[in-house]
Amino acid sequence: MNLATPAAPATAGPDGRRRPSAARRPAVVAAALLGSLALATATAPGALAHDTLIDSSPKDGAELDTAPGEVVLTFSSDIGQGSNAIVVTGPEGENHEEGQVEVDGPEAAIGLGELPAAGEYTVAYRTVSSDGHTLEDEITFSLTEEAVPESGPSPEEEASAQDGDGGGSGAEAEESPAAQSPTDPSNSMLGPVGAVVAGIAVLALIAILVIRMRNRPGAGGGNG
Ligand SMILES: [Cu+2]
Repeated sequence: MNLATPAAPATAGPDGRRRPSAARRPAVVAAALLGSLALATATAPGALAHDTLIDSSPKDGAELDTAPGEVVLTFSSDIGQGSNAIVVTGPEGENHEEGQVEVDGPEAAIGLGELPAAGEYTVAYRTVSSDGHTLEDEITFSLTEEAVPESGPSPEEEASAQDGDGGGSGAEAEESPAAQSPTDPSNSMLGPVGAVVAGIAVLALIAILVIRMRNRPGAGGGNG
């Protein structure tokens, strides 16, 4: 607390005050050295760190036109044999993994059955790290309509969509114009392009105004 009052008079003794402040520079240097040492230790790869997932097939967030036949997870170090689990859950909430988890060094793989629906699949894994810890996390990938057989859930979806139209007539009026615009290519092209052109025009106007306002005071008040 006495360090926070630098303007204090000689009541505390001038020598006692100046010496700590002169000694502050080496202290700062020492603190910086300690800090960088700590950083280097934290970022150094070593046995202290947990293993992590470094790659996967499919990749996390991938959008696939072809359904994968298996999921392979690659970790930063070899995986322990034993209680490793990989669960692949589809957009309908069903599990699609098949067989046992196969471990090969840093890789853990699981087979997949036929993936019936487009949408997002979640790959949840729980594996044993090389340091004995359990690694537990998940990745996702998505299948496009191209990746799934067409004879899937389309009749069901149509039926539910028709039910929805009958129930909510108020929302239908609002939805129909919005639903039409994406199907019309000219509308969807003009929309963003028009917005960009308008935005550029506004920016140009602002720039011109700013330049004029800067020029005026420089030229003096009487100049017109
Ligand atoms: Cu660990």
